[in-house]
Amino acid sequence: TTAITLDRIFEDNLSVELLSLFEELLPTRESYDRRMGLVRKIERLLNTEWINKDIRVHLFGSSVNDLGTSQSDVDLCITTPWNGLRNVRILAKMFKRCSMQHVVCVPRAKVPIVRLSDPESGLACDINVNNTLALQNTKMIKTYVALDPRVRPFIMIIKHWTKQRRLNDAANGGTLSTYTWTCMAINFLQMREPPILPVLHQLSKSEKINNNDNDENNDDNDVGSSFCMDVDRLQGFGNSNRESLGGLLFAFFRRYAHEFDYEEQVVSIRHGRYLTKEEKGWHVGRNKFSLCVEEPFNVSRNLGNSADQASVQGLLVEFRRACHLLAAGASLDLVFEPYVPT
Ligand code: 3AT
Ligand code: MG
Repeated sequence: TTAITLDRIFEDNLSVELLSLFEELLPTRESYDRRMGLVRKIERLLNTEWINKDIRVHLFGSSVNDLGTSQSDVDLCITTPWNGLRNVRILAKMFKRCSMQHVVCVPRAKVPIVRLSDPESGLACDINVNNTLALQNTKMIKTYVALDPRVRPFIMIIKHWTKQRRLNDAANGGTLSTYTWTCMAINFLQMREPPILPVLHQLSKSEKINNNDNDENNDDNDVGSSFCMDVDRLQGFGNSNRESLGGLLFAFFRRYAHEFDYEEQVVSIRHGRYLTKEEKGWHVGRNKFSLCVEEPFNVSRNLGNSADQASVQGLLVEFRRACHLLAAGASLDLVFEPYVPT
């Protein structure tokens, strides 16, 4: 560990400024209504085109996990027992006919999607079919966010920083997705002393609520994927930790700038601690030089594998920049200054 610390008075002011930044980031009521309108519109379009197929449209991601802004995209999951929509090209064709704009089909992705923009609401939208895992991890994030009043501003501010500094493009930029950043932030809060967040996957079975909508899914494949959603019981879990928002943000940057061992450690929110690359078998192959973040529902997946060795160096530069600017008492404008490529 290092001796870099924050001045006490600076930390108090920083926390006040971060709270007002957080308030600016919060989505408007109108943005929420527009999203709901789009969900109903798409559900109506689908059920008019294909009658009696029991097609439902579910919102997931930041439109419902309380970490979204008015600018966030809309993530939709279509569920239907009918196999006719398995090929997302069919969906794309239909949306083009319904005068949706910029309809793009990504059929060969890990999760095939259709991407489009709705001219009426101006919203950008990603649509998948039957990928209910994302509905589950959205519920998990939402539960964590509800457990302590610091979690929502803390993660929304980290997301804002990653967007300003262009560290939030796993698909094209070789950096990390919002979901990966969110898991890193949650793990950080689980590992404070005393902890601010519990480990929802580790709470004893009797305390868990099985969150499968469908009993058929509740087979052996599912063992260990459930997590505690009892917000009422866990409310106040982090009360004995008195750290401020500013102190936490600084400590987060310092953690990944100077303390985290990128060569050995694996971030795990499923365990609320670090695992080793060796115990995951990630000390060989492409994960050896990546940032390693375990996917809590599918533990063989490394959410950090979009960041290779060169990207990890780039991330380190950004963590150190933020950490040192805050330690030097710099303004938030500078810390969150948009990245300009040289
Ligand atoms: P933004 O506000 O849109 O940046 P988000 O949480 O909506 O934040 P994304 O739009 O990137 O993030 O992703 C939407 C959801 O998709 C979030 C999560 O439930 C799921 N998801 C994204 N990436 C993964 C992944 N690698 N593995 C599993 N689920 C994922
Ligand atoms: Mg999203």
